[in-house]
Parts: sequence; C-alpha cells; structure tokens
Amino acid sequence: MSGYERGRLLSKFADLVDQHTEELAALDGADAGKLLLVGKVIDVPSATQMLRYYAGAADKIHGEVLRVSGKYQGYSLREPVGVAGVIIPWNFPTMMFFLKVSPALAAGCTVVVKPAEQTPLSALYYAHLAKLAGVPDGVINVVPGFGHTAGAAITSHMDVDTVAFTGSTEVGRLIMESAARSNLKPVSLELGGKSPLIIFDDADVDMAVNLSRLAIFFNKGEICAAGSRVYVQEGIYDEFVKKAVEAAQNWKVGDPFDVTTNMGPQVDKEQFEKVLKYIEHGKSEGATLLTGGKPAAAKGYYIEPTIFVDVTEDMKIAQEEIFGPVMALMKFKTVDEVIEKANCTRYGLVAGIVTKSLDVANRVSRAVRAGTVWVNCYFVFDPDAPFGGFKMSGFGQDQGLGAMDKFLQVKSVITALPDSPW
Ligand code: TXE
Repeated sequence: MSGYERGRLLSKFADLVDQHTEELAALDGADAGKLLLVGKVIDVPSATQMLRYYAGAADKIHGEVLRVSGKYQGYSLREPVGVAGVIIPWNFPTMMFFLKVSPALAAGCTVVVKPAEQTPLSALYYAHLAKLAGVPDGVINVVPGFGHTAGAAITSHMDVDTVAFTGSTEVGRLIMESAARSNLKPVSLELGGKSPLIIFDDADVDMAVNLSRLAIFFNKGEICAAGSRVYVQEGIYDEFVKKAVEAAQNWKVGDPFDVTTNMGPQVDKEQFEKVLKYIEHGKSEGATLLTGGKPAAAKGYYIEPTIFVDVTEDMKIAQEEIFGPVMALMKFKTVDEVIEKANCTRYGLVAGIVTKSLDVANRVSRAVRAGTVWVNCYFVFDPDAPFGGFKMSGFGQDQGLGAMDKFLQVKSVITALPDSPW
C-alpha cells in the first residue's frame, strides 16, 4: 500500500476512535482504575493526535542521494522492517497502543500487539475499529496474554523483525536476551524512571506545589515519567512542605468513574502491595512520613497520597521506582549539589525544573541525564517531541518523526553509470 493510502487509513482510524471516546475511556477505567474523565479528555484525544501526526508522515519517508565515488550513482531507500512486535504495559493502555502502532503502520509494517494482561480490552476494541476503518486483515494483530507466554513468543519469534516495548527494566532485559538468542531482532525499550523535579528558591511556591502534586499523584503515580523525587531549595523548603502536605490531603481518592475524583485505585493487588511495601521501607530506613502511607479505603486497591521528608539518596524510596502515589521530598542548597543528586539513580527518563532564572534553567537542562526536561511545566507530551530514556530507562525513542526509524531499515542502491568501466 502506498504511503498516501496508509495515511488515509490511519486518518480514518483516528476518526473512528474519536467517535468511540466514551466507551474506550470506560474500558481503560474498568481495566486499570483510570479516571474516566481523564481518559476522555487526555488519553483518547492524545491517541488520535498521535495517529494523525503519523498519518501525515506516512507519505514523507525519504531516502537520500549518496555521494558515491567513481562512475556510479547511489541512493538509499527506507523500507518497512516487516513484522513489528509491540509489547505494552497497563498504565496507559490507549496511549501506549498508539505510541507504538501509529509510527509502525505509517512506516508500512504490520504489528502484533500484546497488551498487558491487566488491560487487554481497549486494544481488542482498537483492532475492531481498525477493521471498520478498512485496515486489511493481518495488519493489526492483537494477542492478549501473559508476558512469559504470549510476550515471550513474540520476542523469541524468528519471523518478528523488531520489538517495541514499554514496561519494567527487568523485563526489558529479558526482551533483549530473547531477541539476541533468536533472530537478533533490534529492540526499543522504554523502561522505568525515578525522575527528579527540582524547585528553586525563586519559584512561585503555589504553582510549584501544584506541579509537584500532579507530577507524582496523577494516574496514581503509575507513570514512568512520575516526578517521584522532589528537590526543593532551602529558602522555600518549609513553606513548600506545609503546602505540599495540604495539597496531598486535598487530592481526592475514590471511584474513577466519579468526575470529582482525582485518583483511582492502583491497577491490581500486586502493585498495591508493592507500593505499601515501599512505604514500609521508607519508614524503616528513617524517612519521616508526613501524610498518607496507608490504604485509603477498607476495600479496593486505594492508597493515600503519601509524602516522605528526611529522605537521603541511598534509601530505596529515593532509588527504586515505586510506581505509586509516594513523593520523596528532599532539601538542597546549591545548583551543583542538586545536579549531582538529580543524576544519582540508574534511571534517566525525565526531569522537571521550576525556576524563573533562564540561566539556571538552561544550565540544569543540559546537566541532567534525562531524555526529556520540562521547565516550569510537567507531563507535556506531544507527538512531535521525542520521548525516551537515558541510562537504564531504555533506548529508542517514541514520538517525533524519528520514532518511525525503529520500524524502517535503510537500503543503499548503487548503480553503474553507462560509461562505467564495468
Ligand atoms: O511490568 P512488566 P509489571 C514498572 C513499574 C511496575 C513494574 C512491574 O515499576 O511496578 O514495572 O510492572 C509484558 N516477555 N513499569 O510487572 O512485567 C507484560 O505482559 C515479553 C514501568 O506489570 O514489565 C506486559 O505486557 N513480555 C512501565 C509488559 O511486558 C513480557 C509500565 C509490561 O509488564 C515478559 C509498567 C516477558 N518475559 C510497569 N514479561 C513504564 N515504563 O511505563 C512481562 N511481559
């Protein structure tokens, strides 16, 4: 199919997804405990924006004219890699699906998608809508199942040509091993994070408190880019802590289908227990629990928005991805000190900076080892802004035109000219 035709199909697919926003947001809400309202205004619209962005790119995949020496001419083609395996997690079932599937289809690949075992419903619905849009059979294949069976079948398959994965760092490692042991397929991995949000003395404290609350409590902290380490400069630290505790206590936990709720339940028992275990670690390692720290309801996997202070860099709650509503608040004095601390985990996904100083913002933006830096904002995702990790947060970026490269391979074609000696 030509790039133009692929683009037309992707646009049609996007229109159909738009028309089913309500059901799709409800499916993710039921599966993952995500807020229905957020699904309707953020998850599904971002997904269709992504589809349309790559629909526009599908007929603009260019090669290059090559400067070949001698009596030859050369050009390169960028061809679809073939069958793309897509393995995605449960925290953003809709966005993750389109983050990978849109550039893969635009590039001309077919996809075999394995949604997370906790959240298979919306992916199946997307396959149904793709069929209605006219996407040919066999182009989008959805195979729900567990990681060690369905997921592993994709990563070890000799006819799968690439794997695009988002999930835990541990499974990312397994996927690389499996790819290496089978057909050496290239993989791209978007993995965990332990991202710093750095707030300087000159910040508007109320704005910074709101941003920090969003950064860790949005989607119940189940987000790879969560701002889970909050560094606050000493001049505003006391005021910030007082206001952050109030803000956490005003963050309403409850039914994700109620429009007044700010935070639903953790996705499942395993994640619920994992978060509570980290809270216990925080207490036993000597951090001070200022608010939250326990289940927020007698039934269900609800956890109170939690804030720890007196956290040191060596503690588990400062190093490991909790993937829950747990903020580790730390005080710092100087720019140099905070740069060093911000960089002292094995992860490098994102960083946030809040300051009015352009010099400080520029200096810290360049010094932090993270794939995305948000200055005076947080969670600003855009199809045109490449997103991916440094260090053990992975490699191979999503979003941006470059994301199509994961699904393309370059071929050089060199032709002898008529008066060539051969
Ligand atoms: O992730 P898994 P889990 C982090 C977060 C979370 C932790 C565990 O810290 O608490 O990971 O979550 C599939 N071969 N993130 O256990 O297992 C699996 O079926 C092939 C961060 O749910 O990594 C699912 O589809 N596939 C993250 C996907 O991998 C396998 C989002 C992710 O699940 C597999 C989610 C295997 N051997 C969790 N084993 C982020 N970066 O946003 C599992 N899978």
